[in-house]
Amino acid sequence: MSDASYRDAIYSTPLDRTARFSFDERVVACFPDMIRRSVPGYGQILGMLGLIARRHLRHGAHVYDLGCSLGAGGLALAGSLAPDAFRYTGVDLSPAMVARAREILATECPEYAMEIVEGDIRRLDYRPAGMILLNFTLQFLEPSERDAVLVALYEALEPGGVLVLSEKIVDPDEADNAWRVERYHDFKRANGYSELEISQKRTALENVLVPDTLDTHHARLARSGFTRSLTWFQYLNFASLVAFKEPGIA
Ligand code: GEK
Repeated sequence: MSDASYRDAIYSTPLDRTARFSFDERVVACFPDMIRRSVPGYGQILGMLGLIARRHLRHGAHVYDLGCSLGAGGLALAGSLAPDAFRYTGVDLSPAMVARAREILATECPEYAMEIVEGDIRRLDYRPAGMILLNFTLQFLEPSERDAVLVALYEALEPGGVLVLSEKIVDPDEADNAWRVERYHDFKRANGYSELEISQKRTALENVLVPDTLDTHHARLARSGFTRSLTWFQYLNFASLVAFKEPGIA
């Protein structure tokens, strides 16, 4: 990804207490910096996408990246697959993200078949896909809307297709959860965020980002049709899962 990104200082000065987090132009301008400093394991998760695709993606198949932000998932795939290995559709609800993602993809990988669509993943008319990336997006939907999206994704996947689902998670054990959250705040401090930034961001995300437990994710995947899912990565209160659609299922 282009490094023409500004440092995230959105919550460095006192804000209106009611200001909720939104993916506007200010967030877009510093997004690569923000997500690297706030999501433990973000780079490692992106780094595995190409390796997972090499094992599970049929040559030339279609890939969705839902809530693609600046298209980092697509750039990661382009970094490890040939231009004819896949076709990519990134989808995002934020017009500012979509505009910037289009510029980035046009500059970084013009030889790849990649498009960015402005749309809502709750209402998309899904085409068949060999791989679907849902990285740190499901957590922004209302919990009551999550099942229907997962069912639509299962139906869109080709037999043998794979879903990568990455999320902020919550631990059902209160003490374990508190330990992970405290170490997560240490992680943010170590990455240069101040106490004010950490607490304001936390307030801004309240009721906007509602995390599930890993058990809730696996149960939802099973309800949606996936016969197999596993957690392949966890770093503090962030995790990534893979879920498979059986090759024999039409
Ligand atoms: C990455 N996957 O860099 N439909 C479409 N997009 C949505 C919706 C929706 N209903 N709700 C939220 N978004 C990316 C990171 S960021 C995660 C994903 C974060 C979009 C929203 O506009 C934003 O761009 C993205 O989901 C979440 O690998 O910022 O913590």
